[in-house]
Amino acid sequence: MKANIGEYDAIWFGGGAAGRFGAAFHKALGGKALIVEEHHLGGECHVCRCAFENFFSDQASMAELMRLYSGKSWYPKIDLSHISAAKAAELYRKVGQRAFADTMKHQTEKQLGIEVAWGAGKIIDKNTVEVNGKIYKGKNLVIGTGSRPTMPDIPGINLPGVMTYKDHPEMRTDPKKMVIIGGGKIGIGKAAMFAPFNIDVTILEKYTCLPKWDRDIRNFVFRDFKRRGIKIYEGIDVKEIKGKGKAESVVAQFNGETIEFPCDAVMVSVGLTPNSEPAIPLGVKIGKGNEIIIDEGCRTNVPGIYAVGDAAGPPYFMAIARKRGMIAAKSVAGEDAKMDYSFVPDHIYLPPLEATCVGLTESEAREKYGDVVLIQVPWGPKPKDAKPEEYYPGFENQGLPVCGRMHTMNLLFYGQNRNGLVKAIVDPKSRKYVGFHSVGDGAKTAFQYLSYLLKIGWTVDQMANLHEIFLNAEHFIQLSRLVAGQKELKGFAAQVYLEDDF
Ligand code: COM
Repeated sequence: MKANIGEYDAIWFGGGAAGRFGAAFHKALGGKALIVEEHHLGGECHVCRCAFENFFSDQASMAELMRLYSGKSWYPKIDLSHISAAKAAELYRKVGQRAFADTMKHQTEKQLGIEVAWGAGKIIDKNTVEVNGKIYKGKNLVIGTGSRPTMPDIPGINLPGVMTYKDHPEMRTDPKKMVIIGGGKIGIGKAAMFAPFNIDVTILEKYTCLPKWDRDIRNFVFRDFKRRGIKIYEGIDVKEIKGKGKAESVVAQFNGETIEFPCDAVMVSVGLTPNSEPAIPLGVKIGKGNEIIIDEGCRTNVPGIYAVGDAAGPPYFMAIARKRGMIAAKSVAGEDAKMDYSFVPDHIYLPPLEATCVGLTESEAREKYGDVVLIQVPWGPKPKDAKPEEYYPGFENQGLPVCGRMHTMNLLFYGQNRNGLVKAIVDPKSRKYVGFHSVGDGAKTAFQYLSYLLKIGWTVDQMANLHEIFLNAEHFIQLSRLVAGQKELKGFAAQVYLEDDF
């Protein structure tokens, strides 16, 4: 007979972002928490998701910036013909993954004093989990088993050379031609990460790329992609991946024609599927997207069973995973806690830039509020008399730039108008902001707080009273101050659309 080990107030099944933060919060509330984890605390974050993507984006930014600056001003000519994405991935595998794993373990077990049962857990019933032959008993069970890439059911999907975000850190060779299936935030980000490494990238999207993003941000990003030679097909239906022993082409239907895209690597990024399978034998309700159905307090339909993180379905966002953990901990402790999904920011690495947004897009805002005011830079046509490209041979510029961090200032002068776009959307009647958008570098930090300001109904007048540290990455304080004196808010010469030309 196997001995029972203690009794916990909750067993957190999965030590990813949701389980780790949930268990920490649970313990802080005075509960006895156990995490069951097979691989790594922190889940996929430092293996192949947030931390890895952050690292890889930095490498891609360096490559892209070196290419842009090479031979200009004081920069020497730099030969980038032999740079290697596989080498960058190797460094992360050897150093980053291990260092992060150690840090997560140290923080969780040593600093926070949370118990972890290491090994593949088996849920026996809602109060019993077996790990390595030991039985752990819990009053509650919190399932945080994450998600996996959704794989389309097409011929060739299992050929070597077909990868997902999970395989990205495992790449051992450098592809020459990559086809990315899916133009959502993962696919678009991967395109920007691979292209600087001399990889010819084509994105095939069945519907619209980044459909939920503001039109001006999409235009900026896709115009930039075009300039970089990244090809995008929207409204294209992928039918098959072909190859003898490995992926050699992707076949798709486009405007009634069949097109074959030759390639030596395929990145599949058509969505995520929650790992809800461990919950099924417990009688927990599962939704159409394979997600565990939860209420606002992260409770499933079975009393004493909770679900957190990606396993409970979208939004798939680190902050949501961690907050679901926190809310579940409160629910376990008997508190009346509720998830709040309003004003969740979104973010994509687009080396050498990044895009971030929160709140309504311009078209959503117009639908809801009518004639909204835009506070943005750059806006409209360039001033007629500014011809900065004549100031210094070979340099291009933009009349009214966005520049925040050093590297966006560099992009302004060296980088073909690639330094960014910021845009705030305001309801002129109430003078409240309804959305913020940015593509640039360094602005994402501000969006963590902007999301709260949106929620409390922050106005242009309140923003004008803050203290900016100039130059900053998003400029919303100073731009708002320029218009806040107006009794009737008209914006900042802002009603001119940027062209739709990508
Ligand atoms: C980040 C993962 S590496 S977690 O959210 O801190 O657990």
